[in-house]
Amino acid sequence: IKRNAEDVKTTKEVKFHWFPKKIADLDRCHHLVTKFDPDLDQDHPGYRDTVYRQRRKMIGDIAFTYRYGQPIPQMEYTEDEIDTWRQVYGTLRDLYTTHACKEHLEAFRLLERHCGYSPDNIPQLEDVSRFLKERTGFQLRPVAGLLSARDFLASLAFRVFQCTQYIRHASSPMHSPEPDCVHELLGHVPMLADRTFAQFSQVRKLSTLYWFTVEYGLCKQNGEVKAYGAGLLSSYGELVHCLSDEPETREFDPEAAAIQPYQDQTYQPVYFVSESFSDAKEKFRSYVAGIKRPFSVRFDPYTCSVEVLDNP
Ligand code: HBI
Ligand code: FE
Repeated sequence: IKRNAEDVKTTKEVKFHWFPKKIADLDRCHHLVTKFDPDLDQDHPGYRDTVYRQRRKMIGDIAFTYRYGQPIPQMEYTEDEIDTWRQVYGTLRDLYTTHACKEHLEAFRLLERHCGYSPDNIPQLEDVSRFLKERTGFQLRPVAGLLSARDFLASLAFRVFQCTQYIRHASSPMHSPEPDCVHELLGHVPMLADRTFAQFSQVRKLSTLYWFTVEYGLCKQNGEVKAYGAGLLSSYGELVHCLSDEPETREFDPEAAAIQPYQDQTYQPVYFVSESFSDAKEKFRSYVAGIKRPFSVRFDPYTCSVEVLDNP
């Protein structure tokens, strides 16, 4: 039986946490996690830099006032910001040849050709969004910082990636405690341009599984292990670390990965290696199918909305 999503509460007499039912509802999904925020986290490299914090506030306000359907405002980046971008871009790009999976390399070439990816230019989110929409149906919307896992994952269910527009502090070009446009544009976007990976990202998921795949996943390619996780592809140090002898690697198993403790303070001690994205997607699917829920949902791509279904 199909029901109107709003009916779920009344007919079952149980109150469920609100969740977005249509793509425009994502305007209400912008709850940030503030633990790595430059205004509050004393270890943030920009904590003592009032100019940086002002700039962040200005860029953040663009995200907070953005509404679904509007073009994403163009950003004019400063020379300092472009300088930071240039440093990370050059360093990571060299490492990708040996350390990134082939899907990332392929998309990266296209992004350089069509989307203004270059050492001297920070790409505009509107251009990247248009490119992704054509490739895989994904689109971007601006967000002011580290989004709650709930809102972040809910957006992916609509093929929307919430993307930060600011860049990390100039004093620390190789590392950022929070996501920034380097992490999103170099780490996530190239992967979202791959069809199989995009499908994988839209599967309803748990944030721990997300952590060990989309953020820190490894995969096998031609007998070698390569990186596909955005947290690896946007960090020089960890990209080297993850393929070294130091960390432990295990075969990807959702049951195990979902309960593996993780930390976000330093490099991961354990990584999970998938056979391929299709393999990861199938394993993920069957794992998720086994989760008990009070009702299930289905995404309707024509209306970009979710229908609430009774459980069989
Ligand atoms: N927020 N802006 C932003 N970018 C991310 O990559 C991101 C996020 N919030 C949560 C998140 N990633 C995931 O790692 C999981 O916590 C779901
Ligand atoms: Fe991320």
